[in-house]
Amino acid sequence: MVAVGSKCRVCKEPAIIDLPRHNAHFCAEHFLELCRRQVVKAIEKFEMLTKDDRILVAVSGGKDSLAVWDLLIDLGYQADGLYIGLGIGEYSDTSAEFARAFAAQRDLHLIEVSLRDQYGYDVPTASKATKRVPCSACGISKRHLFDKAALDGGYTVLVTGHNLDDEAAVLFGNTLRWDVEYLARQLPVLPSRHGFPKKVKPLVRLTEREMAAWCIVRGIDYLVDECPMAVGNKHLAYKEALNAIEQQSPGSKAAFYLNFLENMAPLLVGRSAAATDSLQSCSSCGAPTTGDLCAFCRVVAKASAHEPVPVELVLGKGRGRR
Ligand code: Q46
Ligand code: ZN
Ligand code: ZN
Repeated sequence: MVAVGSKCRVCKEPAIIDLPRHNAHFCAEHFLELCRRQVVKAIEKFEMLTKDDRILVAVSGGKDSLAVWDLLIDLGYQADGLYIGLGIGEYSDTSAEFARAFAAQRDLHLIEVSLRDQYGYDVPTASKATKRVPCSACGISKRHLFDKAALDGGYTVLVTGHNLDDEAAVLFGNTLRWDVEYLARQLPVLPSRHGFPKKVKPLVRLTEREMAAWCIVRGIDYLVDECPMAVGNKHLAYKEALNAIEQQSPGSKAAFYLNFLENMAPLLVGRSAAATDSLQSCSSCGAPTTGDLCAFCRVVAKASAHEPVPVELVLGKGRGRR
């Protein structure tokens, strides 16, 4: 991760990581401090959280969600975790083990929801039954269950582990299409509205690589493998394109995303239909929706009536837009 002999910018002790976008090297202690500072900066700038909030962290068992949970606890917030069993074969089985082990080792509360046990389907089956790409069926399920768990549990805010690379990649895709509707919604804070909980992304100032390093330094075991359904999707291609640019010009990725938030996002306020849509309650589950039945209940109806589909049958079909 770092050239032999490199010294920490702060204390001049041997460095463990180089961060070209900061044009500096850091020892373990000062690297952790930098991560904490970046999270605090994001939280304060966007008024994401207060110490009185009851926080629910959406946990996948990967590095980002475990790191954000760890960071929030470390910074003195009270936060429980929510793990959703998506039924994506071995990937889901292993990711659940990492999430449970993390919570158990730190005596944290982890809520678990299983699509198969509680709703009678899994993501591969939902994909096939609804003729959607897996990530679209998965996204509808996750969003609904995140909202429901947060509201049912009396949590005031839902946290996700989206990092700078994720957000920059989504921004890149939305910009390539000049999708104003999506661009207007791409903010690190969505206020609570129409029965949706407040949602925040405290890791938007930190990269994937930094979150992997956070986990290694803090001794957090996480699932390294990507979801098999993600293989070949556009989101990964956008990340690679941005990484190539970043390599040539360190700092570009952060500037692309963070300057969007600073300079462009304010110009797009009010351009998202979701901000003005009149929503009604789903006739089946009561969740806010534009139609009679919400997207989740439509997925449940089709997928739970379908015979289970093995994960191999729907591998690598790519994800939908966020
Ligand atoms: S879990 Fe679900 Fe992701 Fe897997 S199926 Fe797609 S959306 S890639 S973050
Ligand atoms: Zn140091
Ligand atoms: Zn519904």
